Amino acid sequence: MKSNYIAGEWVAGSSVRENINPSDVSDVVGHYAQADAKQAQLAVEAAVDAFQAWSVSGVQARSDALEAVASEVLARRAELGELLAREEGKTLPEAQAEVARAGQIFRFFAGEALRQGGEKAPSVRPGIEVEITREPVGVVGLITPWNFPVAIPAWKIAPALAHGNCVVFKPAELVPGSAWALAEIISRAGFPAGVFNLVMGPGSEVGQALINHPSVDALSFTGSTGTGARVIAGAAPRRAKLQLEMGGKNPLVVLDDADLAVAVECAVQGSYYSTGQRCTASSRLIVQKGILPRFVAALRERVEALVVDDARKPGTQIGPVVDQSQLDVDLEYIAIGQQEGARLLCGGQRVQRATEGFFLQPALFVDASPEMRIAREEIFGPVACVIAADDYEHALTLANDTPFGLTAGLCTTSLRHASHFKRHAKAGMVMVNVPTAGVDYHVPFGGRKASSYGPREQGRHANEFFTTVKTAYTAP
Ligand code: UN1
Repeated sequence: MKSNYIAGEWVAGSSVRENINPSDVSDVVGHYAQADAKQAQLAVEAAVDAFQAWSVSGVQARSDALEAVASEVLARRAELGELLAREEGKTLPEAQAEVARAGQIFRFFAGEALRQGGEKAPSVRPGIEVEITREPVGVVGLITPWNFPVAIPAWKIAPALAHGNCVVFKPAELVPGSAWALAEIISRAGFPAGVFNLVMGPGSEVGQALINHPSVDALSFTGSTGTGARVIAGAAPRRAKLQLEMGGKNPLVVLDDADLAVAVECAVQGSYYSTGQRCTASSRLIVQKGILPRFVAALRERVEALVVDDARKPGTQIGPVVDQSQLDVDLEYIAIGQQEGARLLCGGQRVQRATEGFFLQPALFVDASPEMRIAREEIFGPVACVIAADDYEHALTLANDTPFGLTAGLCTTSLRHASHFKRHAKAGMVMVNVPTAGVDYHVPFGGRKASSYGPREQGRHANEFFTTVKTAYTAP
């Protein structure tokens, strides 16, 4: 059984959870301790105690410890990727790339720990010096989703530690394996006891304990819009600092002048890879009428040929859906799309493979209209719909007609349209001739509207959330 990690000790939980392989439900990946609210509180107390020394620790020590994590994660990429694919269901190449990304993130923040700096400003009063510096926020609660079991924890944990905060990390219940493996590496990397704590368990109890605890100074959350609203409701009144990454309903606009092969590749990768289980997935394909018949024919051919199978089997392109309840949601939306009058061009059925798993044939809808639920609500599965657009302006209006604002994609060979779209897409990230999903690890990540709340994640901009600004006046 894999335990929780609190105050530098491995401790059993109050119950145990089985971790199931979604490609083969008879395969138990492992048994994981479940913490309760009391243990979450102990972890917060340990972090509070450790903060006193860690917040003023030397940057070399922080950098060295982060680099130790980076090197081990990268060296164990194959093994950790295998575990990730086994417990979450993304394909082995996707899982190994995710593990590599996590390692690179730790390496980036090993460097960031050394790149702390401040500003000096002239005072408006003679004889006074002004300095502007950044200090750690305090104890941060990190609540992460199941779809990126190692990269999202990495991009919250690494900047938190680099900037001198103490961490209580609560991973998604469905994927404790990758989280535990990462925590085990961190436990040996040289951080003092209490600086990093792992509490596995249900969001309703362990997550809620972090949301409510008055000593958790900041909460960084990635997950559903509904849970995000609970984090705001619980933690904003006590003035915790918040960083939330939630849903998306990202458009990929394909103009008549697009390179057809590029557009089809962007749609296939963005809509269906990682089984469509990415908040950055392109689930609305907004296609100009001149290219629409050719685009739909070419896309259909690609989608029908996608290999849906065991995540770890060589040649698999689309792994299983993560679990039964997400599969039920996907199938329900596929039924809703048909009831609403969209045409299901291909896919959308559950399929059987050698083992019992949650396999779903990727679904492509055409003749969708912007007010349909499949065009407005996040599904989080391998389901995309094509919406026709008259011209560029119409396509841009459709792209922005959504409560979300995470990514927005455009396929075009027109510099004029590309420049205009980058300026006018109401999203935190814009992709031109590249898929809407799959981002770099060293630049800011985040969205607008219902997708995000609070400062950006990743890259140098992560310091906006993980530090607080101090302005000091001195009369020497
Ligand atoms: C990516 O597209 O590379 O939960 C990352 C998600 C996002 C991460 C997407 N927060 O899907």
